[in-house]
Amino acid sequence: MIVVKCGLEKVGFSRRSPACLRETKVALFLGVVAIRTSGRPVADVTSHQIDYKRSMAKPLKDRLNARARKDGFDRIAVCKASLDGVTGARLKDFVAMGRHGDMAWMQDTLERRMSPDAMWPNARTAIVVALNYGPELDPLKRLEDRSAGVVSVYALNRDYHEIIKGRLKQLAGWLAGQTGAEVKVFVDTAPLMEKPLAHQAGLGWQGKHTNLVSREFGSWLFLGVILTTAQIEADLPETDHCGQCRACLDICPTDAFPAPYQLDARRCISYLTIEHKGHIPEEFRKPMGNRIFGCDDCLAVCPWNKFAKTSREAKLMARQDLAGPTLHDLIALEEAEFRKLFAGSPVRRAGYLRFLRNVLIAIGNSGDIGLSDCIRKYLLHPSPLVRAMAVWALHELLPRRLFEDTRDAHMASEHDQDVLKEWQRA
Ligand code: B12
Ligand code: SF4
Ligand code: SF4
Repeated sequence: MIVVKCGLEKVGFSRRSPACLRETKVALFLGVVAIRTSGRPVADVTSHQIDYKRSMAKPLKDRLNARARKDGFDRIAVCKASLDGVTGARLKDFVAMGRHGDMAWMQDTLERRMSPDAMWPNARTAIVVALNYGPELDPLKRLEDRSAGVVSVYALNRDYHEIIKGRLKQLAGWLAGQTGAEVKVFVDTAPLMEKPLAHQAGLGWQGKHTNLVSREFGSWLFLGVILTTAQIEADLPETDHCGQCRACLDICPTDAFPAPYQLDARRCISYLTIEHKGHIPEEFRKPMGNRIFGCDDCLAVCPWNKFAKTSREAKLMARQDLAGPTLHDLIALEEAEFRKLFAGSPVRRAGYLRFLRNVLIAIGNSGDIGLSDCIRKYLLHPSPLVRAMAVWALHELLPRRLFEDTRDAHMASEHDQDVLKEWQRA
């Protein structure tokens, strides 16, 4: 039984099939030869740190590539399981400046996140996998219809974490069987900086919008990582191809880039609509427009997308019912209906209350006074997060007299300070 560790999970892979056993034995045998010729202590064999560099690197890598394709990944690349001090220091600065907002887990895991070998000292190699989620339609076009809510491309179907995690476990199980090495798989949730690793492995470069850009797939790649104690020959890092371009910096509706290659998450619509649990500060509400979950603007405008390809993954293609749902229908969803509509999608993870908060802001930005009737019931919602945005949306839609009449009818019974502040608007 080989154990594949996935964050804190452990998954067993049986290697009883004769073919698998045969390959494992061959790999282990050659691994021992490699260790002897490279003069490494035999103790390494027992700790499963097998050095394939000299005798097995090419064949193992070729087979790894083929296997990854078979497991449904679009690209993989390999680098050492450590990041340089500059990258770690930049992460430290990001957190020290508070740019992570209320994602407290970034601060809590800071030291381990700075480099993979800080999290797992025995790790030698990082295998970075990429899954193309290139959209069929131009995401910027979807912003034009203010009567519809826009869910960002990555959340228009199944949750990519689930898709990638399953495949990573499969690939890692195969690798463990081939090498006898220890493996751990990561997608998003563990303290690991996936973009700098992908850059270092040559899958692309971190563009000025801070995400990984690929010459082959543009901005549309999801990432995942396998760390292993096996030593596998690294690929060459990619170079930066942003040049003088600054399209992503200029398009950002909330001015979230303090400088090229730096993001202040607190200003990013993706953070505000997905991660941020409190009220969305007023300065960001109008720029949010009709984006109700995530944002794609800086990704979509990148000129390297002209080489992008539509995703070959059916589970990532936009569901028709999520491609342009009307705000009218979205705000009418009861909690059970919300859960049903977004079952399996990342939207569900943000929860019903944040969803209502975001849809109410989109309604406030719709310019459609006809929607004001649909939001009145939320003035009495038990959550102040929802009530506050219902007031704000009404303020945006109603003529002043009508807003004041509604205020007179509701304000006396309101006790929450934040909601009262919304009512007290001129
Ligand atoms: C936290 C997080 C967020 C936060 C913060 C984003 C951010 N840019 O840090 C929020 C919620 C805003 C977010 C949003 C999105 N995210 Co996100 N997110 C993450 C997560 C969990 C950690 C990222 C991280 O470590 N950030 C910390 C900062 C400091 O790291 P960094 O961005 O690498 O910072 C580097 C640069 O700033 C640079 N730098 C700093 N100063 C300077 C100066 C110079 C001169 C230079 C050259 C460089 C430089 O060095 C830093 C260190 O390398 C990763 C998954 C993971 N575990 O890695 C996914 C991840 C980055 N997210 C992803 C996605 C898809 C998104 C969204 C597109 C989703 C959406 N459509 O709404 C947006 C994109 C917004 C954007 N422009 O970044 C993908 C990106 C895939 C890719 N191709 O890059 C990832 C990798 C998830 C995955 N497994 O696929 N995300
Ligand atoms: S995702 Fe949207 S809000 Fe965030 S940095 Fe990019 S363009 Fe700006
Ligand atoms: S839009 Fe321009 S600056 Fe931004 S990542 Fe793409 S190439 Fe780089």
